[in-house]
Amino acid sequence: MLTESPKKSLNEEADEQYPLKEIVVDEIETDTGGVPTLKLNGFVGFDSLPYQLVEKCNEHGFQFNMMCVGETGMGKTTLMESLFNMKLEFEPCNHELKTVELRSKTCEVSEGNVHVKLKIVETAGFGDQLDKDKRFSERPTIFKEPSVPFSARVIVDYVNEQFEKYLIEELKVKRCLAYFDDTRIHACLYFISPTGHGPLRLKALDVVTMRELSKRVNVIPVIAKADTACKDELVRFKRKILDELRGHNIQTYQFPTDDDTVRQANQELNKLIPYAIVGSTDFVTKDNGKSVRARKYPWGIVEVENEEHCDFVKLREAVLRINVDSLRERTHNVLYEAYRRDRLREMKLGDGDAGLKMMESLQLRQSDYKERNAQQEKKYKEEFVRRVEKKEEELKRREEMLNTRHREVQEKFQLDVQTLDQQIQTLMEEKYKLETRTLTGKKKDRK
Ligand SMILES: Nc1nc2c(ncn2[C@@H]2O[C@H](COP(=O)(O)OP(=O)(O)O)[C@@H](O)[C@H]2O)c(=O)[nH]1
Ligand SMILES: [Mg+2]
Repeated sequence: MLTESPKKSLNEEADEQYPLKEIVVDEIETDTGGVPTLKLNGFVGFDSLPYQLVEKCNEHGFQFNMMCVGETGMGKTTLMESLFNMKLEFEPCNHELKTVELRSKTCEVSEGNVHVKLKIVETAGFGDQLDKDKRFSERPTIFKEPSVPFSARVIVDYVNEQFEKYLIEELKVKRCLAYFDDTRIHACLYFISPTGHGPLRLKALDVVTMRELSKRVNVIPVIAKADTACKDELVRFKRKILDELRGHNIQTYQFPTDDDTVRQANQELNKLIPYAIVGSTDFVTKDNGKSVRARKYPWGIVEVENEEHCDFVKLREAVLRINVDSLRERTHNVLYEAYRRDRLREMKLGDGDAGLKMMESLQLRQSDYKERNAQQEKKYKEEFVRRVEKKEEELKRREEMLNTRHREVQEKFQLDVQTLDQQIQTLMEEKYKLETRTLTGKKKDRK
């Protein structure tokens, strides 16, 4: 008869597998910090640390935020729908939009045990009208760089605002970064028109926007609607874009090659930048019965996921399959760090400014602020007094003018009355003379 062996505890199992010997120090090295490195001869359990981390991360979920920048109708929404294999109900945008806006959609996606909170942001009304920049250049934006067109400033502002929200949370006394809705943009796809501007050149707006954005976000340039250009043209255009980016010293994102596991793949993926992409929301059934995402033309079909037809698969591999974490990491460690440094310097905080030093700094900032406020108030008061005095002077001058005019009118009136009196007097005298003459004439006649 089989008897069930009593259930062993995990500890007992581990002890059996790795009989606990005395921890023997095999080797003692003294590293630069003077801390010895010990080699254990028995199982301790540290090796489960990566699994604990994976479990924790999976449980907590991930956040990935992507932004698409490009003209209306360039295929931004279609590409996102193709990349994530789902319908995004973005409000359609027309070319008549009077300003540049950023529209976003947030959703949760799951693959296996991994849950990702995905935020997709796309520009609406960007680069549509030539006069839009002029018309709105007067509107204030946070990003103060007057030489940068308004449309570009709105987008950089958006990226900075997400950093600012994170910084505010980070500086709170009671902060909760683990559950903070982190909206910092991890990847920005910049859509370049397949025809370029003039003979396969980048538009000035594209150059400036990419230059400013690449200082704050991981910019990945893509040639939109690649099915509308022929292969040779695309090869030349890619080369031209890279030359222009280099010429303007614009550093778009390069997939990292410092990690052995992804070095080769990323080296190949970097060579394809800017990716020539095609997107589609339609599926076509091929002769072999397979349904593929494609664009249908009278002469045939362009398959989105066919590497012979476009770089879509490579883009998906680069951004979503191999480098999501590298994009998130660079956003936090390099781009946000630079933003944070700039902002703390603006606040006049230096390295090691904590505790008393921080209080000093804050007091300094406060008194600086008060001083600036007092100066501003003084300036406003002086301006007010100056304006009141000016107004008073003007009123006085007007009053004097009115008085003079009044005096003149009165004098004229007096003069007129005098003239009329004299005229009446003269007329009365003439009348009297006439009457006397008539009477004497009549008396003479009667005689
Ligand atoms: N030829 C071609 N047309 C595309 C491509 N992607 C999108 N379109 C079409 O371009 C139009 C605008 O697409 P949409 O994604 O709404 O552009 P968005 O304004 O940039 O979001 C639609 O009619 C799409 O079918 C593409 O890769 N090639
Ligand atoms: Mg759209």
